[in-house]
Amino acid sequence: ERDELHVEHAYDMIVVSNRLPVDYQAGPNGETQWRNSPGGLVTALEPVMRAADGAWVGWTGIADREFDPFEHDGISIIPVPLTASELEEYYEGFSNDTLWPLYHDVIAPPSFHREWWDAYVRVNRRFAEAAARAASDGAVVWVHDYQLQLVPRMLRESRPDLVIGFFNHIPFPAYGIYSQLPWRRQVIDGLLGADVIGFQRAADAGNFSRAVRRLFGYTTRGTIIDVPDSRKAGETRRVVARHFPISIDVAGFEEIARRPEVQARAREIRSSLGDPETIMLGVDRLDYTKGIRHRMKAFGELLRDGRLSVETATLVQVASPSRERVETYRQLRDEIELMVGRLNGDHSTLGHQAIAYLHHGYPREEMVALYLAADVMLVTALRDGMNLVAKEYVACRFDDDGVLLLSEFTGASDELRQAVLVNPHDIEGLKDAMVEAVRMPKRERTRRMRALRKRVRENDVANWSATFLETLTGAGIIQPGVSDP
Ligand code: GDG
Repeated sequence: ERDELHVEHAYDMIVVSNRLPVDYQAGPNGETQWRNSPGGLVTALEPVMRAADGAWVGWTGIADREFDPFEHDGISIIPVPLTASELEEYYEGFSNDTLWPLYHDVIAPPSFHREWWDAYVRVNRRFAEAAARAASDGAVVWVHDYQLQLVPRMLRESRPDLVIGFFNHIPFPAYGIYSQLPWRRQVIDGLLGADVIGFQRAADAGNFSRAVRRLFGYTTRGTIIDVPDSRKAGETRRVVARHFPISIDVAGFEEIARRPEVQARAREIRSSLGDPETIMLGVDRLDYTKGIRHRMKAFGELLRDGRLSVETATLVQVASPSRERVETYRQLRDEIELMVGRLNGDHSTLGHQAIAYLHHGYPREEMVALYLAADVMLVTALRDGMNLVAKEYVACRFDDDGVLLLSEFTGASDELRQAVLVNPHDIEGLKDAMVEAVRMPKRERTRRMRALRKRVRENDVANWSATFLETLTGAGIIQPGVSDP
């Protein structure tokens, strides 16, 4: 019966993202099982989806296999299939080796391949068609992220009755960089099919509006863009492009942090590291945007110069495996692991390790225990749409202690002004900031952490999705409080 879920024009609310919020698992007898894949987006949208009779359109994570729509935990799941070669060209290629580096200010050189673009168009069309089939008359469709930028236009062409939103989770670059993209007009036109286009930072929305003016010459007023209506000659549609900074399930993280067994685990982590005075922590997907090398370089120099010592300070670096089939990521892993080996070889003693390097993913409880154990949290991204790790660290510190060192190049730094803000390219400045964080007096740590926690509580992920959806469904098409970026 599961397999006969009737999806034609059935749903008033549809979320479209590259990956579905569930992971496939073969059961003991080879049967299909689905597990929640723990992600912020699922937590944010689950209540909305349940309340609104929602469906989620996306890929299952398994190539070359078709799955029928099914129901999971009260959400209708509509799988979109991808072949192995589409996975290579649309996902690993165009999404992760063209758009990702380009949108992160070309920290790594983007590759431009016409076959990858063709696959991107083809796969975007498949996602758009699946959403169009499932959407009821006048439904709200919310499309997510850089893998699916053409979907809003494709949807609007086939289903002008729909209310279409798009949210970009990564930065949108300045025009001088964006304009390198051979398909720069097609991508902007794809996005302009939406009614509301959301970004992390005001600066991203500003970059987008400038690109629209440069490439199309459309009029923009503050967050409003007048886009010619392809169905009514001479008329325009209003498109809103503004920032909606994403957040986390703040109460959920704090609840885990308050569990006695998680606090016991935090103490255990401390003692297993040899009870150093200071534990510094980095938590990132192993990605070149995260500034992991910059952070380790600064830490290594502090040890070399005797400003820190392994007897008193340890750096724990969780680098969760990511995009391992993309060559740039393989190279990065080699570079990082060479660096860890050298630094540990130079500085570790039998009793004290300089860097505890962990190339694993961990359960959320373990991440929270690490946050509780960390005296200094190092977020040194060279470019990051938001950076949820920074917000998670703050949400977990109900003890009002711990120091967040945060790169100015993260979206989170727009809100988390009480962090120790750094430019990770400035290694000397980074070293000074790390020493400042280690030595910060308790009173100042508390003062800053209280302010940070207030900020994070004020905008949690439920707030984020509600604000976006209110704007999308008309409650706030003109946002008085939001100034011209
Ligand atoms: C993109 C944008 C934007 C990491 N390792 C483990 C683990 N994580 C979790 C973290 C955090 C999430 O993954 C990573 O989120 P970030 O925001 O830090 O970075 P991206 O993955 O690059 O996310 C980013 C975000 O989208 C949302 O819009 O903020 O800028 O790049 O939640 O905790 N979680 C567990 N084990 C791990 O080993 N359980």
